[in-house]
Amino acid sequence: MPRPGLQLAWLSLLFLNLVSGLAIARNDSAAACHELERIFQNFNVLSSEKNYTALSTENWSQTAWAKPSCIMQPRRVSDVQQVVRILTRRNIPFAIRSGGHMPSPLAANINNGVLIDMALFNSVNYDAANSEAKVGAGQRWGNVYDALDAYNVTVVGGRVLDVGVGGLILGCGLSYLSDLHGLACDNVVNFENKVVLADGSVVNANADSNSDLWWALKGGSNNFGIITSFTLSTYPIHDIWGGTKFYTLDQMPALFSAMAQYQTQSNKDPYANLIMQAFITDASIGAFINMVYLKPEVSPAAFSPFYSIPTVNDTTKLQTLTEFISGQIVPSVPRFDWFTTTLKPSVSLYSKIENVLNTAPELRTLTSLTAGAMALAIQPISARVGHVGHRRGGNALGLQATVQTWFTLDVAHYRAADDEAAHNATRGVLARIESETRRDGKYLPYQFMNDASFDQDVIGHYGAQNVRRLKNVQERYDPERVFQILVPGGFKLP
Ligand SMILES: Cc1cc2nc3c(=O)[nH]c(=O)nc-3n(C[C@H](O)[C@H](O)[C@H](O)COP(=O)(O)OP(=O)(O)OC[C@H]3O[C@@H](n4cnc5c(N)ncnc54)[C@H](O)[C@@H]3O)c2cc1C
Ligand SMILES: *[C@@H]1O[C@H](CO)[C@@H](O)[C@H](O)[C@H]1NC(C)=O
Ligand SMILES: *[C@@H]1O[C@H](CO)[C@@H](O)[C@H](O)[C@H]1NC(C)=O
Ligand SMILES: *[C@@H]1O[C@H](CO)[C@@H](O)[C@H](O)[C@H]1NC(C)=O
Ligand SMILES: *[C@@H]1O[C@H](CO)[C@@H](O)[C@H](O)[C@H]1NC(C)=O
Ligand SMILES: *[C@@H]1O[C@H](CO)[C@@H](O)[C@H](O)[C@H]1NC(C)=O
Ligand SMILES: CC(=O)N[C@H]1CO[C@H](CO)[C@@H](O)[C@@H]1O
Repeated sequence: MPRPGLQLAWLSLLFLNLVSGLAIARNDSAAACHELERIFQNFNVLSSEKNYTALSTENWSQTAWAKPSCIMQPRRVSDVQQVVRILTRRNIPFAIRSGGHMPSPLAANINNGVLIDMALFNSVNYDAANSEAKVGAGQRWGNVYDALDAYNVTVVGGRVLDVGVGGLILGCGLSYLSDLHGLACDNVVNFENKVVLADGSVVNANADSNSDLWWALKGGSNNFGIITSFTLSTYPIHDIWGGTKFYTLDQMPALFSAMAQYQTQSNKDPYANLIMQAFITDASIGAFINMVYLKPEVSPAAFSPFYSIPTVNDTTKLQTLTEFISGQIVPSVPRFDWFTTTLKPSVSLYSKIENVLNTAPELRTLTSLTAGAMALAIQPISARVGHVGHRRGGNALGLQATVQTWFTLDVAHYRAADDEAAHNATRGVLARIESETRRDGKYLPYQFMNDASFDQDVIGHYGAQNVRRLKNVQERYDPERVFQILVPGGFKLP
C-alpha cells in the first residue's frame, strides 16, 4: 500500500507534540524508554532505529498511525511482566498491539507513551492429543492456518490472512466457522499462564482457574491485562466449496431479499457461511458475496436463494479453506473508519435499508471526498452462535441466541483532513438505518467490537448486568485500574 501522507503526518505530529501540553508526559516516557533500553539491551526497544518508522506507522489503516516515545517488542513473558511493572511504577501511558489491524485511531498505538508490540509472540504449536493449538498473540491468521494445514485442522479465526490473532480474539472474532463452532473467543480453552496483570504477575484464565477473568476476556479487549498466547480448540478441515460471486449494484433488491431468505430458513445449515459486501457508492466494484460451505459439496442447498441471481463473475470451486480465504478482496485505500449495528433480518427491513442507502444525503458528502467510498457488509449470525457461546462457558457480549445480522458500514478515503467529515457522514447514515430498524422492532443492542468505530460505546452495549460483572472482574484483577487509565486506547469499560 502506498504511504504518501507519511512525511506530512509526521511533521504535523511533531508539531502537535511541541504545542500541546503533553511535553512533560513525553519527557517521562522518554525516561521510561531509556530504562527499557538499559534493561532489555538484547531485545528490541526501538526509538531511533529505522525499523521504528515501519512499526510506528504499521499498519492497516493510516488512521492508526502515531508516534510513540518508543516501541518495545518483548520476546518472553518475563519481558512483558517487567515492562508492565516499569510503566505502572512510572505512571507512563502505553498501548498494546498484536496485528495492528484495528482502524480506530490510537486503539493499538500511542503518542507520548510506550507501544508494546507483541509481534515476536508468534508461535503456533499443535497438540493433536487434545485437539488444541497454542498460538502467540502477535501472530497473524495466515501463518496460523498454514501451520495447521499440515495436520488438516484449523481454528476459528479471521477471514483475512494478515489480521492479528490478539485483537481479533479479544473482540470475540467472527469466522467462517462461527455458525458451526461459535466465535473465536468462545474457542479459547485457556489464556494459558500468560495474562500479564497490572502488578506484573501472570495468571491462568480458563474454565477451572480464574474463570471470571476467562469470561471477561471474551469480549473484554485490552481492559484486563496483556495476553501473550491463546490455547484454541482445533477442528478437522478438508476440502471445502467456496469462492466469490460478483454482482452489479442493480441486483441489490434481489440480493437483500435472497439474504433474508437464506438467514431465516428453518434449521439453517451451520456448514454454510457468507459475508456480503456492497460498494454502494462505486458501481465499478458493485456487490460481492464470499460464500463457503465447509464440506466438499458443490452448490449446496443452503445457498439456493442466491443461485438464480445473475453474477458478473463467480470464483466458487472446490478448494482448501486457506485457499478460499487467500482469495479475499481487501481494498487498498489508505484511511478507514467503520461502524457496526445489529438487527434481526427481514425482507421488508432490508428493503428499507436499501432505500436509506439510495437516498441518504450524507452519501453526497462521502463521494465528494478524495477517493471517498462507502461499503456495507451483511454478516449473517445464526441463533446457534449464541447457544454455542453459552455452552462453551459464556462470554461478555450479552448476545441473544437469535437469528441476527451484524451490519457494518465501512468508509474509506484518502486524506487525513477528511477524517471528520467521513466519520460524521457515515454516522449519519447509520443513524438513519438504526431508526428504521427500531421502527420495525428489529433492533438488537449488541455492537460487534471488531467492526466498531472509535466513538461507539461497544462494551456499554453488552448490557448493564455484564458491565457490572466486568467491573467486578476489574476490581479483582486490576484494582488500581491500570489498564483502564494507563492504556487509554481502544474500547474501554464505560
Ligand atoms: C482487512 C481486515 C479484515 C478483518 N476481518 C475480520 C474478521 O474476519 N473477523 C473479525 O472478527 N474481525 C475482522 N477484522 C477486525 C479485526 O478483528 C480487528 O481490527 C482486530 O482488532 C484486529 O486484531 P489485531 O491484533 O490486528 O489488532 P490490534 O490493532 O493490534 O489491536 C486491537 C485492539 O486489541 C488490543 N489488543 C491487541 N492485542 C492484545 C493483547 N495481546 N493483549 C491485550 N490487548 C490486546 C489492542 O490494544 C487494541 O485496542 C478485520 C480487520 C481488517 C482490517
Ligand atoms: C527531561 O527533559 C530535560 C530537557 O529537555 C532533560 O534535561 C531531562 O533529563 C529530562 N528528564 C528525564 C527524566 O528524562
Ligand atoms: C528490523 O527489521 C528487519 C526486517 O524486518 C529485521 O531483520 C531486523 O531484525 C529488525 N531490526 C531490529 C533492531 O528490530
Ligand atoms: C490431509 O488431507 C489430504 C486430503 O484429504 C490427505 O491427502 C493428507 O494425507 C492429509 N494429511 C494428514 C497429515 O492427515
Ligand atoms: C473472473 O474470475 C476469474 C477467476 O478468478 C478471473 O480469472 C477473471 O479475470 C475474472 N473475470 C472478470 C471479468 O473479472
Ligand atoms: C462533525 O460532527 C461534530 C459533532 O456533531 C461537529 O461538531 C463537527 O463540526 C462536524 N464536523 C464536520 C467536518 O462535519
Ligand atoms: C497494509 C499493510 O501495510 N500491511 C502490512 C502490515 O504489516 C505486515 C507486517 O509488518 C505487513 O506484512 C503488511 O504488508
